[in-house]
Amino acid sequence: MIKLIIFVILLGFVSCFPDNYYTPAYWDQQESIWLSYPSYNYLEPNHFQSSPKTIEEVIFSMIEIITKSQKVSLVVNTQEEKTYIANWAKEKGILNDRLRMFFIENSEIWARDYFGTFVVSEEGTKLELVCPGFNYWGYAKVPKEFQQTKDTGYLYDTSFDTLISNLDHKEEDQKEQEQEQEKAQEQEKEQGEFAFGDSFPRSFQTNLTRQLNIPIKRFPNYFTEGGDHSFNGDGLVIASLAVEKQRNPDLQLEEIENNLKRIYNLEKIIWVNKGPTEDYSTFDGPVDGEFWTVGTGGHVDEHTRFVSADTILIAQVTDEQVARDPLMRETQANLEENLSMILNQTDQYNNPFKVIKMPVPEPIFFENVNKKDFVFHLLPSLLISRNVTKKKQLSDLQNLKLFSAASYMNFVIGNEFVLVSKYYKDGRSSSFKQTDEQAKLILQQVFPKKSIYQLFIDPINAGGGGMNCITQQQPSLYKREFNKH
Ligand SMILES: *[C@@H]1O[C@H](CO)[C@@H](O)[C@H](O)[C@H]1NC(C)=O
Ligand SMILES: *[C@@H]1O[C@H](CO)[C@@H](O)[C@H](O)[C@H]1NC(C)=O
Ligand SMILES: *[C@@H]1O[C@H](CO)[C@@H](O)[C@H](O)[C@H]1NC(C)=O
Ligand SMILES: CC(=O)N[C@H]1CO[C@H](CO)[C@@H](O)[C@@H]1O
Repeated sequence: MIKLIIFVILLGFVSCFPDNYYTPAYWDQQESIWLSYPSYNYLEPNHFQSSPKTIEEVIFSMIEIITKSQKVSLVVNTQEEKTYIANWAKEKGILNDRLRMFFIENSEIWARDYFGTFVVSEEGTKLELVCPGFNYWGYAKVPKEFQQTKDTGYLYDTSFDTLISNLDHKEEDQKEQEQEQEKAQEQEKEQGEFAFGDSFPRSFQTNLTRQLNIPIKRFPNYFTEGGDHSFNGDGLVIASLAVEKQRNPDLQLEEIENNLKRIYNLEKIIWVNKGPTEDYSTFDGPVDGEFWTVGTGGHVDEHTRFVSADTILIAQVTDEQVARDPLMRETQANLEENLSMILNQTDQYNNPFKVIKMPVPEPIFFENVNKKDFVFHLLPSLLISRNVTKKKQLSDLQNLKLFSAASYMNFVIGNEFVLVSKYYKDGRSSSFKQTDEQAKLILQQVFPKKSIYQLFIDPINAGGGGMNCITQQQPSLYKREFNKH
């Protein structure tokens, strides 16, 4: 009898975590926080009136705060970078064992999205990395004649003028190329490998797991990014339907759910739909015909996140904000739809969620983006990636307005702190002061034991994300309690 009971208990346990690992919540105890040292800026420093004017400045501020209480693991490309950062750290009095540097060739700051996700064995004794396919946020469908870089789907080293002139050729035999491209992708898919752009994250992930001496599990036929997942550590994830469908257009909802469950060992997916307009994909065209985005198409870490096993924080736009700026109407509608979706779903035990609303900062734009700015060259390549883009559209990009991915939801949760963005500064509306304060109060209420730090992060927001997007937490190894309900 006892044996039978044990067997039944084991069976129940095993069916929850069939592969003996699970994906912790972001507030789970961490060994370290990973970041990548930036090798570029989306906008030149002259776009920002005050500090921080570069991504490096933001990352250095983050490292200073994080290393007060826990370790940072920093990915660097060269010995020069390493020496430079070590000197900076020494000057700042950062303890040696709090900042570890790893040589791994990489060209992206968005660690959340391309690293893969650290999972922990059921006994809490082993770390593993699970890696779904990565197709550059759905942008990696670059037509052949634009594939000028070997290892990235992007066209960093292609000048704007080259792109424009290539377009003539492109418009002529577009159909033929599309067919060719589809065929190539089919082949690659069969071989379990994506057409292009995927080699950078793959080699990165291999190198990372070798240096940490941990196993890697790949799921090359399902495409997604870490930024679209908020785990509650108890078998649930919040994900965006718009994002997961866009990345995996050939899959039905049930197949999408099964893939997510299998990859992260989950019991149920909690769905929201779209995100704020400033996070729309570039290939959707400019918001309101004018404001260009370099977005993900709806990553949940910009708007809807678990903050405990049963509580969800969700961004909401107020009616007053819409009255002041009609541009916020569509964001309001998207986020309200998400709220009603959340209120209409339950956890795996049929309990509803507690919901707390978070403010949305008013729109921030960077104007006169031009040839000197990296993002100016990035945009056409992102546009071309999915659509036949007419020359006219590209010409419209001269002196464009960039819609900043400002959000209070892209906060970083550490063991003893939360890092969140702030936006109020001289020359900006006092409404930012209000929402900055509200955001801080709400996070303090949600995480009463943690210190809340607010940072200016405009140079990162200009690239389409925030601090959560450029970090990846490595969970500590210890025995967890499962299924507390
Ligand atoms: C990781 O990449 C770095 C930089 O390219 C290289 O020096 C190192 O040998 C690689 N390590 C492993 C284990 O692949
Ligand atoms: C991209 O293509 C889709 C589908 O054909 C279309 O709806 C959309 O307007 C296009 N976007 C741009 C920017 O051309
Ligand atoms: C609420 O959930 C039910 C059952 O799952 C579904 O039929 C309905 O469409 C949902 N309503 C909304 C507003 O999402
Ligand atoms: C568009 C939409 O679904 N709006 C709903 C969002 O949720 C609120 C609160 O549940 C409803 O009042 C809206 O009608």
